Amino acid sequence: MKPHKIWIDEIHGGSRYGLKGTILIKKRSPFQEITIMETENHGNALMLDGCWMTSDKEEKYYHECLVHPALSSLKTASRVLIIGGGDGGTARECLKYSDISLIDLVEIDKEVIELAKKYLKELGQNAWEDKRLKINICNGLKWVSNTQNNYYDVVFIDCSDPSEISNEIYSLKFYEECKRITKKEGIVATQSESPESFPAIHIEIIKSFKQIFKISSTMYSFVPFYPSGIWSWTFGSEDSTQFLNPQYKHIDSIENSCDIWNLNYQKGAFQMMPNKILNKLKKI
Ligand code: SPD
Repeated sequence: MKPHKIWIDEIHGGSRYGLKGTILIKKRSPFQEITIMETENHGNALMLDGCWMTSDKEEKYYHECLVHPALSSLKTASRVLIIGGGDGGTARECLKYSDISLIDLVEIDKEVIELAKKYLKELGQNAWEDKRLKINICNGLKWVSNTQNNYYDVVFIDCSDPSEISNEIYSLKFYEECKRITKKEGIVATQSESPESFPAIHIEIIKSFKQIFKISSTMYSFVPFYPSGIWSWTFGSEDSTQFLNPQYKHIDSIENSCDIWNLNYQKGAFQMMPNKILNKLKKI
């Protein structure tokens, strides 16, 4: 008998963002409801508490834009922290940089990692077997609070949308801690939600980065199945190159390995702040 296909929608602000397919797993972890669906057109897709997180087909729009603007703008990076990122996509992109010796992946929900290894193999690929990747099941704020100053070259915040379990990592206090544990010439990079479907939190993140870091910039691109499609990533540093001047020596091979990101794509994406967001930021 053919598996029964259904629609699953993320419902946001009176709109529905739906994928059709069959459910592979739906369960409640101690932290959240986890659903993984084998979809008709997007490969396998992960939903947490009713919000789409990633899909085989579209994950590169998201993970390449989070990782490469930061890592390509440093000559070298050795230690990296990923807060969240339990699907493995961010770690996979970081591991393309040969100087990296340690990736601490700090995920609060171990069931997300276990299910991603089983059902989202395209995302983590071989990253899970790489000795440089250390998995730490821990609360993100607790991890950064217990880390010494200037320890990481790059901190990536690869979290889910604001919710009961993620709210404390959408805070000024958390971003300040991230800055403290990042080297002076390093970078803090975060997904910064959508200017269209989450404008308040989007502006709040940009404001916080501007308040904390000497240099900060936001880039815009698409993650087609997220609410409204348009998405953003924000980068902060005390001393860097505005993320527009690539420094990494093997940049060509990184470009060639990507499906979405390249230096021109990034250059345009950093110039795409919608006027309505620019105007709101001017008033603050
Ligand atoms: N609305 C979706 C926001 C998701 C951001 N994080 C996705 C995690 C992918 N590693």
